[in-house]
Amino acid sequence: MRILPVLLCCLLSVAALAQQPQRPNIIVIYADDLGYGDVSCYGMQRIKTPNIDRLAKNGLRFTRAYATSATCTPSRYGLLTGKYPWKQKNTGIAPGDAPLILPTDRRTLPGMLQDAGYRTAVIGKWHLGLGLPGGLDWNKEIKPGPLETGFSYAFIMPATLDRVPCVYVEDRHVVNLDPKDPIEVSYAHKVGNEPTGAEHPEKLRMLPDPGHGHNQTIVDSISRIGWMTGGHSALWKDQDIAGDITRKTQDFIKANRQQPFFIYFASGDIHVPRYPHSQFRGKSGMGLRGDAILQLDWTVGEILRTLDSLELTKNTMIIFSSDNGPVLNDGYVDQAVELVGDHQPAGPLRGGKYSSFEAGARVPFIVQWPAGVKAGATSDVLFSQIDLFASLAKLTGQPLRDNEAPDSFNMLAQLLGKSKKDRAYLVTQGASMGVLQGGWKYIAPSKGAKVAKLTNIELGNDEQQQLYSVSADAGEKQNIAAQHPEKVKELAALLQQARTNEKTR
Ligand code: NG6
Ligand code: CA
Repeated sequence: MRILPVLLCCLLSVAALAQQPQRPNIIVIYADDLGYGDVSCYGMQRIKTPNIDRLAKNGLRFTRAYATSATCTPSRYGLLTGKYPWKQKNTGIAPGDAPLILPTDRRTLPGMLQDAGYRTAVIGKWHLGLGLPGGLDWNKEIKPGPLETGFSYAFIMPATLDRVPCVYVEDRHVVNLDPKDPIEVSYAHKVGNEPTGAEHPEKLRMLPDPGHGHNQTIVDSISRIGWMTGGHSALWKDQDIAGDITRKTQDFIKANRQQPFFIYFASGDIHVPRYPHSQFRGKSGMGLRGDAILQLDWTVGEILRTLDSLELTKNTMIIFSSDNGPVLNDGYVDQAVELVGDHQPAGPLRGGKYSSFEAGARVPFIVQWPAGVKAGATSDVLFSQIDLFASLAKLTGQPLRDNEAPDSFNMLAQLLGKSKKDRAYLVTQGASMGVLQGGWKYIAPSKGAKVAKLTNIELGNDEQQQLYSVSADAGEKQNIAAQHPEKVKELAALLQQARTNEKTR
């Protein structure tokens, strides 16, 4: 009887299939400059973030997850390439006219997901450069950019909200651009006759903080970094940005509901200049920074509502996180410092954006996927955003190629809450370089300022070696390098080795 084993085999594979959750849609919601303690499920008391909390309630909340770096461009580069950004030239904070820094000769995270059958979109803040070196003509086809690096659709703000050009780019073109009013951008000198913040402070809705710059071309009554002229019909209104990118996301979800999709949704909140919609302004009692947190939470709620209405919630994996830690004054006088009160944007952590201390890169990180992740749990596993590439490749059945994601570990079991095994170690990039392993953190000696003058953030620079027991002393209060010379030696060597290895996975 040969039919019996065949039948059995069939039945077994049907059972295995039934156990396998369907390949999920994946949405990364990436906040900008949101600190470890800035949402209520991570300890924020002053205001509530019910939608982000809902993700935690229905998903898995990580307490030791890291961006690769303490600023935006490198963290985004690490997330999308699975490669430590400090191994690649020009991955520091990108000027608004930087050429594309993502590779076009090897797969990125979205490119890998395209191969797995996903429709992929980037919606929101890009800040990874556009075009080829040598200068971009914003009035022509803009490439290479997202569409050349694995995205099927793009609706982006090119750089940060505080940098020109203040326009949206959809796929390869500036949205609403009138060809009779071409755009010109310069980071070297003034172009055109548009007023600047330096010349006309009376035209501003908020003043730039002297010292930070941010006093060049005025767009929407806010002066920016860099000069631009033209493109008047294309200029964004700051208070509409969150709504605009949320609507584009809802449209993309609706249009692609029948097939797996990946959305890299990069919110502009809560980066400066903070000018949320009037619906949120004045509502937090903490000034515009708190209002922007309310707006970010609203955005999350809108995305959840859309998924619910299309019955997509169950099989959509939402990953919520931030690109780097918090900063109060990052260039504009918006009362963030005055109104913060007893709120601690970094929670119990030391430092903030730009810093090598924990608050620089340790960020909120939540995964909700009802079909694949148990609700309401917390994970203390050491995890990095750089691991999403290899982990999602595993999830979607894409073998990694030799030349891609060289520093991304397959941490799928940890991502789904099925393993408590730490990442072997993690190199961190702040003002100085550091390495985390187990409960330890080592920061290499460096000469820079201890406290950043402009932002008043402790940077973690020290000419001495630093060693902290971050498991016992999350606030990095005690440098215990002198008590543990062997550990210091071991971690310094590990850091050195990781920095010189082309591939760490
Ligand atoms: C800094 C800017 C800051 C912000 C940051 C980028 C100055 C003095 N400060 O250089 O305002 O734009 O870059 O932030 O220019 S990030 O989150 O995109 O990395
Ligand atoms: Ca940022």
